[in-house]
Amino acid sequence: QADAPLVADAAAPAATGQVPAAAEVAEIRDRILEKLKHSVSKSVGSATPHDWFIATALSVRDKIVESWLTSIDTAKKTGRKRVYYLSLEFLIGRLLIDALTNMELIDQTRAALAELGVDLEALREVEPDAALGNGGLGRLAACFMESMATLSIAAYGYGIRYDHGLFRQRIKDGRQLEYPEDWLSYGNPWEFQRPELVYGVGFSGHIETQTLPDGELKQVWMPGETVQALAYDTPIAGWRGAHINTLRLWAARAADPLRLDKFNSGDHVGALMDQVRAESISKVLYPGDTSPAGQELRLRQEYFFASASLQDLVRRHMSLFGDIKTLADKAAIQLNDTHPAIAVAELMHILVDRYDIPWNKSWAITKATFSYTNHTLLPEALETWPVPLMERLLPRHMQIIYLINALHLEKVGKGPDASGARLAALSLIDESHGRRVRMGHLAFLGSHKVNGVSALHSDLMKTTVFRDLESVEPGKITNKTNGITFRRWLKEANPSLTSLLTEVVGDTLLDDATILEKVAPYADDSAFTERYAAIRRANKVALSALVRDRIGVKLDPDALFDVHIKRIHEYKRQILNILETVAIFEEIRAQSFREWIPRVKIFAGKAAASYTTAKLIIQLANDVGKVVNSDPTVRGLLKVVFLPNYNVSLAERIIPAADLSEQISTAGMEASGTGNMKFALNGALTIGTLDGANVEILEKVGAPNIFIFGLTADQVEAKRTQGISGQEAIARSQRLSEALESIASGVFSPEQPDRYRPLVDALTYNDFFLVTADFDSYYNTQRDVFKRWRDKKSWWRSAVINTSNMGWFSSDRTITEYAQEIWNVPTTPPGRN
Ligand code: F58
Repeated sequence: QADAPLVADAAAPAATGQVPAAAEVAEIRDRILEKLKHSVSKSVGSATPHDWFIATALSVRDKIVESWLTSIDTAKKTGRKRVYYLSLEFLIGRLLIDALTNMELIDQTRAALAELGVDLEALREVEPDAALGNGGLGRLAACFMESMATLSIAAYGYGIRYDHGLFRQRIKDGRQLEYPEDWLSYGNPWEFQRPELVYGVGFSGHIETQTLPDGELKQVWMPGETVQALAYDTPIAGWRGAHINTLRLWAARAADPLRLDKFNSGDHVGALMDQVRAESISKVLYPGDTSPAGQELRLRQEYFFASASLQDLVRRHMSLFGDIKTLADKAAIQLNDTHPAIAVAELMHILVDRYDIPWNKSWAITKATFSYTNHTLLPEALETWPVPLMERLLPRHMQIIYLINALHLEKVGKGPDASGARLAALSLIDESHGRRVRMGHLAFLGSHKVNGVSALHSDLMKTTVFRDLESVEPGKITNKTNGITFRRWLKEANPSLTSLLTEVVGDTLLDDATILEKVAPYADDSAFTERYAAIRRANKVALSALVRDRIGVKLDPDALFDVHIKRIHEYKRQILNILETVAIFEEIRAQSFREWIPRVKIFAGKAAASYTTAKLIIQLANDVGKVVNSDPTVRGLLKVVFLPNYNVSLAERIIPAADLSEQISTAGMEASGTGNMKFALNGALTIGTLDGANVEILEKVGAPNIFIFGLTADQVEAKRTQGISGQEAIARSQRLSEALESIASGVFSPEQPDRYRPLVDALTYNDFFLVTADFDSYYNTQRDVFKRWRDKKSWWRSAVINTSNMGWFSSDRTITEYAQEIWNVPTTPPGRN
């Protein structure tokens, strides 16, 4: 990356077109030159693109720091309540353009660099994409950090500074290969190490019972091992730079860097053992949890960051307010899924064992401080930890969990309907297959509010995973439909569209996304829709160049770009899309004389390294592409591309170029989705099921402007009780049976004809995700898409209506709801202050 050419990327988005003041440009240019010389130690003549990136990043960082220190000072002086967002994932992506945009320095910096003969867009490509997350959950945390800063909430994000983020995906012979990702290899200009902030995090050991002078017994945990947590801070600039928050990520280190005795005795490797073991905690994002060793490491990660974060925030609270009993008035801790749920037991440990606060009072403080967001109903994704592992790794926390459980079961056991089955369902310990601690239950009990991430998902939480707990504490579950930051997903990803929209609604669009609704009347203004369509076309030309460069496939920018990008998972049903692709392919071949609408199917996404079926789906998409793209009868009317190594930066390039957004999960399984919002904001029409936030997108844009198909969540549930064989649906649909047959018989894998047998067999006999049941509905709805595409006026009208109704999906709205209804903290809407 560091030696990439310094020329403008043909596929890069256009500048916003504002002419910055010459004096400001000159000042920025001089600051960049100063950084290049004194911080990077390079001359203009010898600087590589990476050197220019670092110099530019450091120059904007200086501006951010000025605002940052003020933000921290103001929060201190005013004694404000702080929000702590605990998340094992922050999928922040690249920060240069984000920082320049939010500091309102982008045009000036572009001009300053141009004076130096450097292209900002080329620097954008040099920055590694910080992939400290898997998918939607991690990206949501990043959008929330930006919105919290924008709304001047005094917030800290706490997570882990992984040496290696999500793996780099390469596609070889159609198959996914995983390579370590190395975002820190050239240094990270955004972060500040805080050597003075080091916390010891204990593991294992034993518990001693001490008798206090008043005769009370006290449990004292004597950890057998202590790992150090080192703080690294990254400033997160809100829109217009008025407020800056901190993302504090922990790195693990051994207390002693080296066992000198061992080293001196000649055991040079053994001398480093402690260090290797300790540092493995922050080595990689979510290591595979299929082996027992991998599971233990994951639990160590969870406790490591929860403990360090709580020690840090308790220290801050005590130094500012001096009384641990006021913690809940001054701190709101949000648990991003169950991964940090052990923090509930950790806070009890701190309050009861360290501050000697009585149990009931400690529990009241804990509940008032915590709240918990659930992101999935999938049973396999709801974390549980084996009791023996917990007892060995966190003996005191296990005691605390038992006590929380005993008191909870005692309370609920008094009710009239306290059957054994009900108590078993309510218990923090799942006894059904070995004894395991239910982390979702712990997060639920330890919080004052629990939220789902879309209206449908929050409703389903009440009737499925948390049905029993909800009946014990009715009203605790609330909904906070997800949102996305428009600074990144509109302005940075699609500057040309942003300029067009601000022409109409004014330049406060990014301060108050609801004003997007003023665009609605322009849906019928042909001068406007033509410009809107021209911007899409330019974005498609740019994406086509990227596709050609990366995988050598040539695309027709006038074709319909039908896009399916997200993690590869059976419930997200990429295979449904592939089946329709195969059906179309067969039809074009059979009737090549007909007038076909040129279409490009674009796929991208990573499969978990151990998820065999998902990896086979990737291979199928690639194999189908290989055959379709080279078939002479298809004549380029259908192209299928799989773009490798999907990440935030690639999403920023693909989404503004999409005509159709695929959101086709089995209803009831996608908690919300946030890609769906990014596409609709940028004017792609959605083809989707009534799942997650699609339901709310439908409400906002109206039925004529979205393509909804398939079974509803209720129908899915009913259907599953009748059986999940696909045989009947396949027998009913000739198209489906032919598509399956061609895949099964090796049309796309001639060198290994039975390669896809397992996929086809699963759909035929064991179709849990109801792909076959939804196929005809999906296929027919895709034909509606074609009809609409033919009527360009109607298509662009719908596209503009989509954009104009997306204001509600700004993460500023979501965060305002969290602030008012969960955290009880004030928000200051952004604006020129
Ligand atoms: C996602 N969850 C949901 N989990 O699937 C999606 O519907 C929702 O929009 C999004 O959260 C934000 O609420 C998700 O991304 C993970 O990546 C897990 C992380 C831990 C390991 C297992 C996957």
